[in-house]
Amino acid sequence: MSEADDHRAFSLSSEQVEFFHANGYIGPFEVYTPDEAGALLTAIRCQAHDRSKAIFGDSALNYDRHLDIDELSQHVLQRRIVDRVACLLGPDLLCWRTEFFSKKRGQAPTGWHQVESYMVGGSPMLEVTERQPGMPTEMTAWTSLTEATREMSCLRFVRGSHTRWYFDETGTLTFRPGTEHTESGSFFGYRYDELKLDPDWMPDESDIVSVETKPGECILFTAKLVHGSMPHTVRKARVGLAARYVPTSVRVYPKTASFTEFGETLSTEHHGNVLVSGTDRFGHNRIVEQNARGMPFRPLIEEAERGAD
Ligand SMILES: O=C(O)CCC(=O)C(=O)O
Ligand SMILES: [Fe+2]
Repeated sequence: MSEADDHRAFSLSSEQVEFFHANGYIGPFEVYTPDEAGALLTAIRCQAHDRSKAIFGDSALNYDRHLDIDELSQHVLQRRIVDRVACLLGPDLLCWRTEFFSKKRGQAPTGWHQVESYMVGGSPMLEVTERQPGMPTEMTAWTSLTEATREMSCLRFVRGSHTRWYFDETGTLTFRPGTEHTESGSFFGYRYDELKLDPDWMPDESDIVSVETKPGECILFTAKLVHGSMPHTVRKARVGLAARYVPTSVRVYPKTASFTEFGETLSTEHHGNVLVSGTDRFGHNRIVEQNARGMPFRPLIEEAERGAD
């Protein structure tokens, strides 16, 4: 175990790392108690409407609120998440994005999809500059802020599908506004089906795993794993919070001053990455030292590390 690993209070066991490599996901594991998750959701709901410091302004996508909501700044630094991600991606880590995934009654399941560079029909948002065979190059930590049962659009994975491509993420996708929540198989208005390498491919039922989560539980997965969700059939809403991490060797938004997704074009001018662990020996990316309200990240990291001892 290296010196850096000694600080990791929430490491994955070698069996868990092995499980991840075989299946493409690991979890769920507890990050918050259900009460803490409820309090976090309330705090986010109280602040989310104030977009005055949000880096993407009034964008309906509402990305990256960890850069202006203090509780979310703390969330992306959670040792219970970061330590485990470090076991899969190495110790030098950036958080480059957060996203909310909310579902209400009657909303369609999230269609199967598979990405690595987050092209979404445009230019890549992530560029891998160093690749180690068999190692993932990005990781999503999807935290359930509410319950996510089979009736409440829990996540589904096609286990082991991260080892090859079933979709061509470099292909063109057409955004169909109005179908975001209604069309089964839609990915929030895109039809990933259009990108299938074999148009007849359907996952084998025996390979599909539905992973239910309690409020506060988190699942780690590589987005290269074919993933989606169950339909949402009950009255209570489901809210998932995805925090996305890359090793510092990955270039974020390479050569792009803006990106177009889900019918919106967003400028990356105010985007920054948070160095959540380790050091950046590459210098590929803009790293922000504090959030848009002036809360510095470094003391939070140190506090989290101390708290983990
Ligand atoms: O929450 C969902 O339904 C989808 C989440 C997802 O696709 C992601 O986090 O990449
Ligand atoms: Fe996804």
